[in-house]
Amino acid sequence: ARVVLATHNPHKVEEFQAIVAEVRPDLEVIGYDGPEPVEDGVTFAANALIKARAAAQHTGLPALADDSGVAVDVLGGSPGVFSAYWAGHQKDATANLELLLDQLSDVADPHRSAQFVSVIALVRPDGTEDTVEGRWPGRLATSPAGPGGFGYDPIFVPDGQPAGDERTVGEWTAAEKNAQSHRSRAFRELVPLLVTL
Ligand code: ITT
Repeated sequence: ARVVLATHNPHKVEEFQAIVAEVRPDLEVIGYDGPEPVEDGVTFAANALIKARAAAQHTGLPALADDSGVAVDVLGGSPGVFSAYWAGHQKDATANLELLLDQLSDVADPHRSAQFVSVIALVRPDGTEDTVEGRWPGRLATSPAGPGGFGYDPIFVPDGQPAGDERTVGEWTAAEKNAQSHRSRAFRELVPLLVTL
């Protein structure tokens, strides 16, 4: 089966390619560079559907889209769907994470808990739609570390690591991230829904 991946984020493309190769190697994932729709939904699911619908309409193929972000408990789930633009109108990952660290400067553990969230939408040519969600719990470090990943990875320390492993995802390898991430958890939820493609 073939699907179009409706994202303009090259990091997401790379991660999806690796996750699909691991979990559903027979699935052919095609890039998409069509017009970017306005993401004015207030939920991850709404925005994922907006992106997947646009790509499905434009290509006539089944389309996948990811809408994702970091939800900080003490901020009531913010930045959430606003993660890409947290510090302003430009997508500036460094400014975003610096602002978030500033907002949490008075917050100590265990109140720095947060989750990465990924919602993947699947829109089929017949118009049927599904969404799945993956969550990755962790906490925010007090300063960025590591060259890897993208977005908030340099300040996110996932739960459940071996004692003493305080690395941020920015310090993880791509393979380590893809084995555990919100995006790979969401994709694993999606696999049973791909048999109908
Ligand atoms: P597309 O809409 O084209 O897919 P985008 O980067 O704008 O690309 P989103 O609107 O879903 O995607 O915004 C997601 C933001 O959430 C992203 O820019 C990061 O700031 C953050 N984010 C999502 N997944 C992440 C991850 O795996 N690691 C770090 N930050 C992540």
